[in-house]
Amino acid sequence: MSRKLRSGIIGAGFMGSVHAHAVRAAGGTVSAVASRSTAGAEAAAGRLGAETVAESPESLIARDDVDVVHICTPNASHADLARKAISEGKAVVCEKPLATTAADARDLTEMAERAGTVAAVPFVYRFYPVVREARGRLAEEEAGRLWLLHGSYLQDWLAGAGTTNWRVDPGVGGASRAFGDIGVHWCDLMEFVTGHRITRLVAKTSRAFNQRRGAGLLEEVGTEDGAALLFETDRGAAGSLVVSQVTPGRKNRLWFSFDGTEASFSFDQEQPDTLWIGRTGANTRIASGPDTLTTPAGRRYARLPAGHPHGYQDSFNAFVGDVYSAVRHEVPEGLPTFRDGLRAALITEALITSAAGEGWVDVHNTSRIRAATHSSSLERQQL
Ligand code: SOE
Repeated sequence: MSRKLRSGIIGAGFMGSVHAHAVRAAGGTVSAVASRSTAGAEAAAGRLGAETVAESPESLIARDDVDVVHICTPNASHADLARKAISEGKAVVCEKPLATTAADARDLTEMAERAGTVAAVPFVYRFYPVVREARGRLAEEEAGRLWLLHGSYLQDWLAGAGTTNWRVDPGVGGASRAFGDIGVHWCDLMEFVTGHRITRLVAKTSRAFNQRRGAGLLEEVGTEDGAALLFETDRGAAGSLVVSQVTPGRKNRLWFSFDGTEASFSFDQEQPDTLWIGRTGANTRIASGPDTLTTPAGRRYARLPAGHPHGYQDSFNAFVGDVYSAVRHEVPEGLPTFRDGLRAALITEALITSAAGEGWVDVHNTSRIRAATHSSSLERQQL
């Protein structure tokens, strides 16, 4: 397939426009946009550079001039839309969380794999060149044996009881908010970069505000503002993660330190052009760039010379570029698929189960545990 790939974008908010830019950067076109209302889609069409407006998400999915469906709607609608897109034979990019339950995420993953369609979830922090560099160097055991994996993902856009958003409502955003929205990015990144898998975890969720003011009314909050968790991995490491959407001053600070017996590797999403490597003798800061990075994967994603910052949109563009290569049957290494979305859903369910008072929870058993014994505690957790 050498002609331009044509996309349809469902959802015209912040993420819809990030996807639209990335489609064009990947050499594609935005054939159509659909939103909650036709008026909303018409208002967004110019901003997104869409050629036409579809009357509904369903009619967008059915269009012949849409090869790839981008789902950028509130979380509770992801599963149904993704199912429809796969049934229509389309490639799909579905915003995270892939679904608000692990059962739906599993069903979608199996459906996409059976259909053999490209089905991706934007775990886009994988696409920073220095992140790929860290992954390549850790695979070569430059840090020695990784034994402690820790970090945080902190934002402040929900700081203030006067701020609210659809994500706050568990019926729309899912039972977990801060973890389901951003904690999963950190876990995906940790597992991707280190090759370790979380086997079990214990979590405490917390809220800064029990009520938030939406449209002038005070509303009870049903989801967590933050979470703290401890975890163990299949390769014998211990770890911790703090996630928050109410940390004043932290805008989008995803930070990690992966500590080995020889070196520790650290990355800060707000300073994404530097990989920090600590050693007992001297520390090194490696600048992002094709001439400064040493691993093939790091260099592949470093498109501009060092000193020309690579940002969030660049990472998103690289992700969509890889999705479109996969649609053309050139599957790039490290593409986050629905299976990674399922992984995130399983970890999220473990977090919810643990935070509901269950202590340490096995991640790979999460669905079974929930179905057998914890459906009522899970419902309680919908707080
Ligand atoms: C909002 O918390 C948000 O846009 C997330 O939904 C994205 O996944 C993250 O990349 C940036 O923050």
